[in-house]
Amino acid sequence: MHIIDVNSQILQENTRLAEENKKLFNKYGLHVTNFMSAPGAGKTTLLEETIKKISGNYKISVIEGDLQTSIDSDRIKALNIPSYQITTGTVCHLDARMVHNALHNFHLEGNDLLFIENVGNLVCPADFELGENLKVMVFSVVEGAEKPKKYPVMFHKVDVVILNKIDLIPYSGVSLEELINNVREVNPEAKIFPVSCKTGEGIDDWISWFSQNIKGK
Ligand SMILES: Nc1nc2c(ncn2[C@@H]2O[C@H](COP(=O)(O)OP(=O)(O)O)[C@@H](O)[C@H]2O)c(=O)[nH]1
Ligand SMILES: [Mg+2]
Repeated sequence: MHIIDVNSQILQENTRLAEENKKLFNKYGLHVTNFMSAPGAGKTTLLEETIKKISGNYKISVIEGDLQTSIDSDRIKALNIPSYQITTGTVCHLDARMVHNALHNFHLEGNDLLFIENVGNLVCPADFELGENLKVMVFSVVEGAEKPKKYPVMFHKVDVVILNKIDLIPYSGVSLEELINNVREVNPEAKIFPVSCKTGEGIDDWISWFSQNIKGK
């Protein structure tokens, strides 16, 4: 009997398409960042705060991923940034083909940065390469200090972990130190930025690191 591993075939095909995306991004000199998190951790808010700080220096486009609605792409458009909404219906992640198809909605020439906000999900998006240069995870500290141990996949794969909503630490009783230690255990290499998108604390450190790590820009 021949057993076909459908999952690994899907992932292989996705990785092939992600390589195609990467070639396209390189052709246009576009630096691409994939933002991932559970729903509500603060991806769109972080994008808004980041865009407000750097849009004077870079030409930015945004791809938004959600199951339904254009709420997030409307938030980005309100900042005068071109934004395209992918609605996935029931699919819990963006894949390389969805991103490729979305690119037809942008004039890529002259763009510096593409931000992709993935579908809110703490697990699935980490498995799907999009051809991006940088993987950023946003984690809301109130989700609990033990989560990196219980859901290690995304923490393990990313270059940067933004620990958002530190303004809520006094109300939640979460230990930031314990959380950072748990992230470190799963991913010793990741850059970690404790921030509050609400008060602005820590945002400048993230922006400064990001600006210095935009390859070729
Ligand atoms: N207290 C607090 N709330 C935040 C912070 N960042 C985002 N939020 C709120 O968290 C909710 C979800 O944020 P959103 O950016 O839509 O999350 P997303 O689903 O990951 O895109 C919104 O009500 C935001 O105003 C923060 O740093 N502190
Ligand atoms: Mg969002």
